[in-house]
Amino acid sequence: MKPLVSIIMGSTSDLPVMEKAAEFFDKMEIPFEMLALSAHRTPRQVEEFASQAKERGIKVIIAAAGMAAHLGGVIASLTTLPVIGVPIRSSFDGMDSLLAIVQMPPGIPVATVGVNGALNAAILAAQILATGDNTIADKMENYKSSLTDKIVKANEELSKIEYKFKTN
Ligand code: RP5
Repeated sequence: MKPLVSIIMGSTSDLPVMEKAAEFFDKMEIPFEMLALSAHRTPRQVEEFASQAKERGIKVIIAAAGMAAHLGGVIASLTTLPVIGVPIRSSFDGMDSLLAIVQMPPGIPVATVGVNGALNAAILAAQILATGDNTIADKMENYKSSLTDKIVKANEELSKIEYKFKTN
């Protein structure tokens, strides 16, 4: 299998969060790779990865990092592939990594999801892939419908709960 998505994380301490992205790709049967790369600890390897990702067939890169989170921005500066940044909550409740990832200078966007938003990063990556792949597009349609079903069921359950002043 050739990976379509790269999940890059600054450290294996980010893995408990990023597992949610991996599980989503497994569920959607989208091939992906997982690598630990650090903008600060392995800058040369980051450059090598980012400059080769496109020719290796990668379509979307998810970059997760905490603290002074420069990983996604550095990768985005070296490729035209879409980069989705996941701010990891490791200090200051994740505000430091959120701001470091979201506040990119004009010209080098990183599509930033919420703090620890690994699942949303994976969904967004799959939606990007779906624009050029009908099989993935169908799976995403089904996934979105399943979210609707969940709320329909939630309303059925709420309708069974009785309170003296509850009117529905
Ligand atoms: C970042 O620093 C990593 O992404 C991680 O979130 C944080 C702490 O890394 P470790 O000290 O746990 O390796 O580079």
